[in-house]
Amino acid sequence: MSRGRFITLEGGEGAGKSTQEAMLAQSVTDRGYRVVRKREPGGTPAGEAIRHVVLSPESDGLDARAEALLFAAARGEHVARVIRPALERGDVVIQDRYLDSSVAYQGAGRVLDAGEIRALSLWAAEGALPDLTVLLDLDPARARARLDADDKPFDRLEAEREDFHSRVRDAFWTLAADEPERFLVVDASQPPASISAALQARVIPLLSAGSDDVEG
Ligand code: T5A
Repeated sequence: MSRGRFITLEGGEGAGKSTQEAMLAQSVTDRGYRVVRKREPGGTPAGEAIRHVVLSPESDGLDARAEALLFAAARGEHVARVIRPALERGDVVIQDRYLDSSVAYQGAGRVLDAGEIRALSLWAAEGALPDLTVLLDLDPARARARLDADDKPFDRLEAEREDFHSRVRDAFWTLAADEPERFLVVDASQPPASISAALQARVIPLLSAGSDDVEG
């Protein structure tokens, strides 16, 4: 089965994922590839409904395991209905957040078992893993200053305390160290154009390399 490429962007709040996702999508499109731009949670009607539930301040106090199941449910729906078909068509999927966010936020942030959280997501997604995951690493205090400057209301997870976001950052580092072939770690305090150049240097060769089957 020929397949496209699955690229995810990860990191804490305000690290610049949306900014880099847009820049990368443009540069890949400019090279003639068909790009599918996605985010999680979301991407399907049911996924967007779950996004509302998990991010809304109205869900304050949501049980940590219920939260983990909701993110995994949205992911299962997204992979089955959108991501896997796009990869099978040969498209390049560039996505803001995927299962590493669950391991970092629900595993480390909520202090659930990281292995169980990863296994839950892999089960939901029938084993689909990205070809490349870009970790945009930024000190949470610096990221918070960016979000404050944006002056948008914080969602339920953004509003978590500083120690929550420090645990999330540490968990992303651990994930990147555990799978160095899948992860590209970039210092997100650099200017957007420098970060984008680093991403393109890794992604463009990946697109022209030989294709494998979808994992799982
Ligand atoms: N979540 C998600 C889980 O808990 N478990 C899961 O399994 C999943 C999938 C998603 C929330 O859900 C949680 C994690 C999140 O809390 P979201 O709305 O998708 O919520 O929020 P984020 O992904 O955190 O998106 P943000 O918009 O907060 O941050 P981004 O996308 O990282 O940052 P961006 O690009 O919007 O930039 C933020 C600001 O910084 C500026 C931008 O212009 C903008 O003003 N900026 C820079 N400034 C200086 N230098 C740079 N290099 C800059 N890059 C961007």
